[in-house]
Amino acid sequence: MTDTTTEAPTTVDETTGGGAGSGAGTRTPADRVRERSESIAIFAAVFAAIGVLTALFAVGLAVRAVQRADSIENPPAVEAAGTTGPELTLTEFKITPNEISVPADSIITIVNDGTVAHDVSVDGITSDRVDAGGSTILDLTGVEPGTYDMICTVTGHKDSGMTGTITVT
Ligand SMILES: [Cu+2]
Repeated sequence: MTDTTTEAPTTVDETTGGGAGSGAGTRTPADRVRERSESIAIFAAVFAAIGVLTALFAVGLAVRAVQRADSIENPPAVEAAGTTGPELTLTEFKITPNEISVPADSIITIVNDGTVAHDVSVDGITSDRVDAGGSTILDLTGVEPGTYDMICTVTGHKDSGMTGTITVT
């Protein structure tokens, strides 16, 4: 009649819990199951903690990578111009940059980021008039080294601020 309770005497065994395999003889299967599930829980907690730390570390690395990418990206405005050639951006009513230095015989890319048509003229050489959103080129081949005014020739635009200085080196 008392068969089912024979495994139950889980008395003071747990006080011996520290010994690694020493007093195992008095442990019941129920104790072992409980000890094992406790150690599994501890392992799970440790792994969870490691996971959180790893995630935080990864986030930190990612943030630093982004910051470094930013700081790398800002200076290479020059490099970007170097790979694609000098470029001027036109808006109402600015030429950006409004001071630029280019090697002799440069072909400058003109980008119209504004909302109306613009052009750029340097030393009597005038680009095509380019619609908003479009682009064209200004071919300075043959222009002698020196510093020149650059302007937009659309009526009123020069007086509204579409001027700049270009130095051919
Ligand atoms: Cu213009």
